[in-house]
Amino acid sequence: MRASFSRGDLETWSYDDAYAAAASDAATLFEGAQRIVCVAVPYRTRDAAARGPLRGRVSNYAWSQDYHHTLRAMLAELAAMMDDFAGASVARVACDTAPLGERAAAARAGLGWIGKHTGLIAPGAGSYVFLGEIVTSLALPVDNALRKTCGSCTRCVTGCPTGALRGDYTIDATRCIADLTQRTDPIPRALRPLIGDWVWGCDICQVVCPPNFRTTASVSEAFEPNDEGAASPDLVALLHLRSGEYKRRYRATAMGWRGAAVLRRNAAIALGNLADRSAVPALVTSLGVDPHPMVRGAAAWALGRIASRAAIEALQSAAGLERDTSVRDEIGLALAEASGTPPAAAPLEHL
Ligand code: B12
Repeated sequence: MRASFSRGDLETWSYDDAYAAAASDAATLFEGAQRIVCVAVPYRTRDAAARGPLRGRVSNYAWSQDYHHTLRAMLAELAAMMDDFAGASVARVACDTAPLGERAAAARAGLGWIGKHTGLIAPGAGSYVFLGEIVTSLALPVDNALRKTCGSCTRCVTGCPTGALRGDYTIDATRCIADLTQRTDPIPRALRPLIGDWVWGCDICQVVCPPNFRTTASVSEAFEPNDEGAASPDLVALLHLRSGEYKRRYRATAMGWRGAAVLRRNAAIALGNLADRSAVPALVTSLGVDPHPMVRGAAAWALGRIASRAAIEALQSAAGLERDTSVRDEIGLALAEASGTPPAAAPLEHL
């Protein structure tokens, strides 16, 4: 974990040595901790993709109610049984709630092996499993780690569009589409075209992973998709998502913690990547009226990618009206790229 942090792999997260130390010591979660009982819960469901033009893609883990709540409720039941058995408070639950190397713990508990995509792969269930833990002061018998690896398979490494996976079981998370779609600052320009139509998370490294070809279905109704379009939201509707609708539709899902502007920004990037001219009017509206500069900037980028006459005219007129310097920069770059002239000196970060 420390090596990964010092390489900058998790730079978009505020992880440091202190986090790594806490995440490797269950006693920081529960004084007197002796063991971690690890749980892997299969969540893969039927595909919930609706058909139609201008649709984005959401990762399977976010189609349903937020898994953190579901897992915590499951774990709490188990922890209560342990407390009853011991006649004392001997268990504390965790699921992505406190510093804890959940994959490392699960691998050591023998639940599966860590794949080259860095996900824990559980035999039979694959990597579509959520991890949860019960930290306990009971000195339960210890399981052994599996002796299994991905061998020579590199499908996730070659399948990852952004080159985030190195093939040595490490990831540069700053390039991972799951990370990019969660960023609250502008997504680096060079990576935007590689995101394709993903608007939240990404499953490519799991879809191409052979142990996932035949896997156990989800074990709980709670992981069922919220609606038929949960996997493929309408991009124009998402581009215009306001905070009321965001709260109603997404707050209780795993997409509900970064705010509506992040989803609008992601919709603009996806529309730019689909490069369908029918999206121009919606993007022009966004460029003109979206209250968030990051979203207006992404709309400008998308219009530059589409580069139709209407898109270029809208960029030109917005250039004279826009007051935010970051958006003006985006408009300038979009116009330069649309006309095939690379900008002389890029005012924005270029990866
Ligand atoms: C930050 C984070 C992210 C970041 C960074 C991911 C990453 N690979 O580090 C981003 C936003 C990119 C992300 C994406 C996703 N995430 Co996430 N994420 C986390 C979080 C909060 C922390 C992970 C972390 O500490 N990373 C730092 C690295 C260094 O540690 P690590 O990956 O946990 O473990 C490594 C080391 O411990 C080391 N290691 C230690 N011991 C050993 C032993 C052996 C033998 C080996 C080889 C290695 C090894 O290698 C491990 C693998 O890299 C965890 C929850 C948690 N608290 O653990 C969820 C978690 C890892 N995420 C999860 C999920 C579901 C996802 C996504 C599938 C969601 C999606 N579809 O978009 C993707 C998968 C992307 C990918 N290929 O990793 C699940 C993973 C379940 C699983 N089967 O492994 C977790 C455990 C949440 C949960 N409770 O279920 N995530």
